[in-house]
Amino acid sequence: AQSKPEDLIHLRQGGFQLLARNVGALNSIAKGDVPFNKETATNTAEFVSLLVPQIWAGFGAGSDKGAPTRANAKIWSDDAGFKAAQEKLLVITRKLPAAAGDANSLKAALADIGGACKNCHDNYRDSS
Ligand code: ASC
Repeated sequence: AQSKPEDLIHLRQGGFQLLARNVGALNSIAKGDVPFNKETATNTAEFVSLLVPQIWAGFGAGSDKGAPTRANAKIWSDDAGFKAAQEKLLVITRKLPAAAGDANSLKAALADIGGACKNCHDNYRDSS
């Protein structure tokens, strides 16, 4: 069944909020604001790795219409470029649960995630 545009928009916007919260939690762990706990870090990383593909599904057909959002029209006109930007985050987050087992490798993975977030925002998200 095909989702309505507004449902896809809600899916991706809620998904990005969950992503920001959970990547934020991992950043707090990596910075040492909260003590490193391997199980907590790994569970949070697992959640992130499962969440990201669901978010990308929220940019599906028709979801360029439905409500005004910051999603740039290039997302739908430059499919190959947007898919490549998506893939950067997918590749890193697939490896995140393994990286989260150790504070240093978690830190490195989070730096890569920040880069993928910024790359996509710079190219495919309108400023506010
Ligand atoms: C975050 C967050 C983002 C990214 C981005 C990285 O914590 O919410 O959107 O990092 O700012 O440049």
